Amino acid sequence: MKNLAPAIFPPKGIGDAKPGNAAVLDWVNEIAALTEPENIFWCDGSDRENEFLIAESMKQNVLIELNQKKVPRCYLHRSDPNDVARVEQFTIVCTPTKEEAGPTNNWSEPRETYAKLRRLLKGAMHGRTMFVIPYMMGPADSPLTKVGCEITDSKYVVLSMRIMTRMGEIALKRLGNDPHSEWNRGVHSLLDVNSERRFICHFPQDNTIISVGSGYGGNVLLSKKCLALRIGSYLARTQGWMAEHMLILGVESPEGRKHYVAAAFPSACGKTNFAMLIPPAHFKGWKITTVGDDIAWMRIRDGRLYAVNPENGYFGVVPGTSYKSNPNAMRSIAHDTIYTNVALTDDGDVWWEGKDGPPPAHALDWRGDDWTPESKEKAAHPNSRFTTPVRNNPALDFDIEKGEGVPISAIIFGGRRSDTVPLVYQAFDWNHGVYLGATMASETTAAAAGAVGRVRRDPMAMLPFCGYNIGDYFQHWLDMGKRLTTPPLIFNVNWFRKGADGKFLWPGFGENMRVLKWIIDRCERNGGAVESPVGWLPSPHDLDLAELDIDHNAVDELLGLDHEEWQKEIAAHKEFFDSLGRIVPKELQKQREQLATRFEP
Ligand code: OXD
Ligand code: MN
Repeated sequence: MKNLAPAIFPPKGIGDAKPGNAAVLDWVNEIAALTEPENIFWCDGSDRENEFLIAESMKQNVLIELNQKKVPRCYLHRSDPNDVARVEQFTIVCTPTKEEAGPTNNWSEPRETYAKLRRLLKGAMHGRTMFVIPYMMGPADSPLTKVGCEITDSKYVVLSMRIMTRMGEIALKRLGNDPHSEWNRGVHSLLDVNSERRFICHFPQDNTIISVGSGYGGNVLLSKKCLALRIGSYLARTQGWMAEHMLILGVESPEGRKHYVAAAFPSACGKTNFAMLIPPAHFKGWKITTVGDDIAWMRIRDGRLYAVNPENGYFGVVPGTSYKSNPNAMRSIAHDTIYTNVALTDDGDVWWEGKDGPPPAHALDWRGDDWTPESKEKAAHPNSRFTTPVRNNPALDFDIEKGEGVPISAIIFGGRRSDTVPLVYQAFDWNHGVYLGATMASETTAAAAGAVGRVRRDPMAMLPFCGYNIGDYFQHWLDMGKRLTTPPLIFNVNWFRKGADGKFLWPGFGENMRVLKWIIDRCERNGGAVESPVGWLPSPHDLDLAELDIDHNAVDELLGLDHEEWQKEIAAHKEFFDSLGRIVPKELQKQREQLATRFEP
């Protein structure tokens, strides 16, 4: 087996931040006895440690230094070409019974799975360094905050976790020395990065994750999809809060009135762009601020829903990012960023499809092969990524570190749908909103391995991320609603509807402010709407379309309901619920029947 991650030997004072918690020490010793690493590196997240690891990573070709004048402190990482996206078919929820994992998750029996993983991990870190990463998800003083500890043999993982989480000292402090305190155990090994030995396994009852055979972010930065969503959603249900695949943004009016909104869109459907939106000139004085771009942890306080972003960085899709589509992201990734699987230009800069300006005459593509604009292959992988700290975002919300979180006025669901689904509409009430989320669908993207562009149901954008039975998850949403005295209003959006010519009807990006403004108007009880079978729809004059170059027919089409398309849609909802079996709560079945009735002549 080729050694993918040779050991490194730090000088004194680096790699020796051994925690005081005996439970952590015992567990690390147990994993070390199994994986037999050359040495153990205890991470503290310090600048000195980071500089050392970057230097070692460059020596071992894990990172390529970019042109430091053009993109200071930025590096390029190339993952194995067989390992460029999340692998949903190898992502497994290992609950004691199959029913607990439910019909939307791959399931395997915990004891057998532990045994199989132990066989794969036996001696897996021979000749390698085993890194121990203590990290914290959420602000230091939040009741929602969780601690995790990830063991990995990948330097790329350590460097990325330092960006994506609050890592080191701060996490150990939160954990304390009580061996019984709650913390997540995460084990990751690259093994030989072979897709036949790639498994991302979750043991919710044990608060444990084991991921082997991959080096791709979504599979190996265990804080993110694995802890913050899969294990997180399981903990959230048992502890009475919510872990959701949602961005969180702040909207401030010129008069200084502020609302926070959380939005669930499936992977690679524009959450980061929406969270960093810059309003068009017409909305002078309006300000959008980012709390989070991917994950929201929410709890009830005084009858309202409050959210924190558990993460500390953005792991965003690069292609299509430009000063036109997302200036704040471009500014964020201009420094202190790790790029994965983008193209490398001859002057040491990065390039991707959709970046501003002309393509370079020559570059190395994401695999490291020669590329010119005539090449048939893409220069950057469609799921190439940036990893950048939240602090880089010029629009970062002031309250990101607020332990109590930010109060959520509206929840938005949205998918990528070429037809059927209007630009925006509002649910009649919480339970109807839960139905909108539960029946959400989207055309698939490159964020997960598999076919792109196929419509699939993706309830609450959580299909790949709900760590337990989806029927219980729907019920948890309904139950949370009962405990909210001032629930957020719930909306559905679709930026992606196309006209007969196959072109997008809506300009998207900053212009989405117009839709957001209507949502805020509704929250302030002063936006107009008409009652329709699907919910409250804005009429064209309820949306502020001033100074927007869009024709009336396009607006009518965007807001229109095609009854034939909706008959098919309702049938697809039924088919989806039927495919889940008897686990769908009665309330949602009732919502579907009511929707069908509202379409009857
Ligand atoms: C992500 C995803 O990386 O959803 O955020 O795939
Ligand atoms: Mn995501």
